[in-house]
Amino acid sequence: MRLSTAELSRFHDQGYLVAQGFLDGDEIAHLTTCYMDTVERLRTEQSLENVQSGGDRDKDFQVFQIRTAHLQHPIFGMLIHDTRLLDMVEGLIGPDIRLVHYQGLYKPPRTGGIIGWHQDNRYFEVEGERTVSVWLALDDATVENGCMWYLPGGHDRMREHRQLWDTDQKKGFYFAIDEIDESHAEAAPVPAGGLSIHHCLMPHRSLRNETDRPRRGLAMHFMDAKAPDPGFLKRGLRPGATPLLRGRANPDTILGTGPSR
Ligand SMILES: O=C(O)CCC(=O)C(=O)O
Repeated sequence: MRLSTAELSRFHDQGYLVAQGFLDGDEIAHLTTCYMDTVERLRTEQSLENVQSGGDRDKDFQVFQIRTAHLQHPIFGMLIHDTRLLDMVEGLIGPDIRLVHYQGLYKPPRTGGIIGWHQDNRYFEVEGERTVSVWLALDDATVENGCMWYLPGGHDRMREHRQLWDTDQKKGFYFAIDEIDESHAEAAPVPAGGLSIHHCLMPHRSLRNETDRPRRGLAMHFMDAKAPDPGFLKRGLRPGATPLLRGRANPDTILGTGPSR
């Protein structure tokens, strides 16, 4: 699936775009079953993290994370190798593609919490511009159940972030932008099977799930594999967490081509 010239130009100008109909109904149903099987397995193993910003382990405001999703279930590994996806990503960051981060984010009905304003590059500490986040909706993501919000054009610079807790705790969301003018923020609702795609300098957030429906998403983050290693890798990741997906890697990186599944 290649993005049109108009979509690419929107991405570069505004910093984000919504692409509908990436997966069909059967694909979504299968992925969702595997997603919930994984959530339940992690829960049973007592390793299901609630990454809701500001209130970890909070019983009322929950965002459950499937961390390094491709290492948790083979279906998530298949998804990041999908040619339709990689063709789209190639249009945005070029032919050399590395997975930099990959997580399921599940907001349960009513208790699903907020993920505050942040920029993904603050986490990745990448040099250069070529990073992109692709967020796949497994349910219709709406304003009411916690879809993504963006600041159009806000991908022009890195902003000041506050650290919410010690990075050694390895929680999912530990940076937040305090000072932000959100008067022009736009919600980006996406029907199930669609994508919400943003530049990794784009400030974004998602609000509470106020509905009786779950809001399940998969956030896939990609970088130009020719760029130097992102700084956050120096803090250590599981082997195979950041596979090369297409093209060639920077020969000077510590990552090499690594196993991907
Ligand atoms: O799934 C969400 O609500 C937010 C995802 C997000 O902010 C991210 O992946 O960077």
